[in-house]
Amino acid sequence: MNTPSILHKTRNEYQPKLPRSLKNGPQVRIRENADAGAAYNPKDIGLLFPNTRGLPPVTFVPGDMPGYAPLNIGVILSGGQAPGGHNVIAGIYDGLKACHPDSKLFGFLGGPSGLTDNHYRELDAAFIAPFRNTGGFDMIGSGRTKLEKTEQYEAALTHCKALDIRALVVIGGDDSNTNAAVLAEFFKERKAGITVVGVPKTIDGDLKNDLIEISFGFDTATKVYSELIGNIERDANSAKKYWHIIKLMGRSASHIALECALRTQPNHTIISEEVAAREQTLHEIVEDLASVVAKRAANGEHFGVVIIPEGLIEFIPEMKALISELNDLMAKHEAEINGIPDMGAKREYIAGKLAPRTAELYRSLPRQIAEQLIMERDPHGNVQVSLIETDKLLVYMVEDVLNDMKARGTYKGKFKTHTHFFGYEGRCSFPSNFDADYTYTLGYTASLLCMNECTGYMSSVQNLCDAAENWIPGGVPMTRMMHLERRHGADKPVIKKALVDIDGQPFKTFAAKRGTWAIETHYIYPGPIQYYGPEALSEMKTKTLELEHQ
Ligand code: FBP
Repeated sequence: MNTPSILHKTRNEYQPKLPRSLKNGPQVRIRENADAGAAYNPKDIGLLFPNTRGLPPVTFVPGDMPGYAPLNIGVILSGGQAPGGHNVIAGIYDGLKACHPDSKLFGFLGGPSGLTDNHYRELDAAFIAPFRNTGGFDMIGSGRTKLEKTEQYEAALTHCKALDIRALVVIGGDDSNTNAAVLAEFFKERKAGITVVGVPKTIDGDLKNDLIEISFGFDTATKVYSELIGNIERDANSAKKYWHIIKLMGRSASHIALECALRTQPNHTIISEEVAAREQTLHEIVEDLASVVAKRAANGEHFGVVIIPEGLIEFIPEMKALISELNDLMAKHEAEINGIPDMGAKREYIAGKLAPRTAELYRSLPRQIAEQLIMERDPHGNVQVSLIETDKLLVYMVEDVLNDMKARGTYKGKFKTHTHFFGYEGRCSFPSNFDADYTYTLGYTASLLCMNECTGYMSSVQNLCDAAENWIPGGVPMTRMMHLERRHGADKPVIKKALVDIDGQPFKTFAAKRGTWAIETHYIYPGPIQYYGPEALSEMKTKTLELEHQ
């Protein structure tokens, strides 16, 4: 462990808030909620998950604690880092020990591969202490291994049995929780007696639905990015000579971009879901941005701030069609493509196999972008959008349009740019008080779901806009969130991602104001996350959560 900073030591002392129903330890009873079943593709999902489908959501309400027996739990951190992961583990540990002091917690190291390769360590109070309320996943590490082969499930079963592990908690995003649901089904079918519980993690904020209000990490990450964007806005407004094009993480959905836009009021923000809904072409997106630059220039303002969501490329209809064709093609001809060492030859080979219209588009892209689009997919079959330089692509294209406008005499001005990519900067920050409390409660609740053998459930905490003591802990069956999606050229059951709802209040609020923010300068400088001091600062929630639950 590195030398702790003063803030690190101070945060270790912070006692996360728990809902009233969990405050006195696990004096709770489980209550089933009526509404059951899968919300999407119920037939397909029901067939794929015959043992874990159709379960009812549950909540924990104050009551007499049943006499729990000792239980060994295994925990896995999976996928990209998100602030609060350590507190989920601390919450599981405290909940588990409160239920029975002889219970044990084992951490599988380096993500799901720790489970299949049997790399683990026991997590005790002394080991966990310096990680309480800190960011990062370095307590046990994370990984993106997909659990999909029977050998992996068999190995997981063998390793859990060897440690007498009777419950497994998977802390992850949509793909990782899909792994958890599949594992729960496998264990149930085998009558293994091992409960599997998921925890909703991802800074992207796209693992949410009617019963999961938000994934953890979104609150902190967006506050970090908003601080940085605010600082850049102030620099832009001071120097008045640069356009800053900021790409923000969010592999698919634009929740991060939208939240940061609401917090900082930049001049232009692209929301991928709107692009898809309006079927905007790449050219139209570029024209829109160029027109904002030109209008500001006409007012003598040769500076501005633009937010672009990382996942944009996959939402532009013609690019989406290209990527989907590329995905299938790369899955089908993997060996041949990997066997071509020269990038130019690889591009040509691929272009030759595409349909004529998509091939034309592919050939028209700048070389770097064309190469970035054919980079290796992640283990879940996703394009690694964080490696595609959409920000630079837009800058080249906007420059071209502005040059044309200049030639026609419709634009006079300078377009000096800086591109930025904010993603990793926000994933390991000390969690905000909201995320520290939320994750600790999610972990504590997960331990209760394990104790009550609620397999195939995701830990949930509802009523998040209210004070923590009024939060409602419970569990939501994961099959309820699943649908079929095309991955690696085949239809696979996965937890459905929640995209930005362009009829929802957060988007509508943004859309009502963006015209003014574009031409005039209405920047907001949010400053850094506050952990102490006035509640208005230290307990502040995201605008997205507030507007969605208004
Ligand atoms: P998760 O969905 O696993 O939480 O990861 C989210 C994310 O941070 C995305 O925003 C980003 O595109 C991706 O991870 C980057 O992946 P990696 O950490 O492998 O570079």
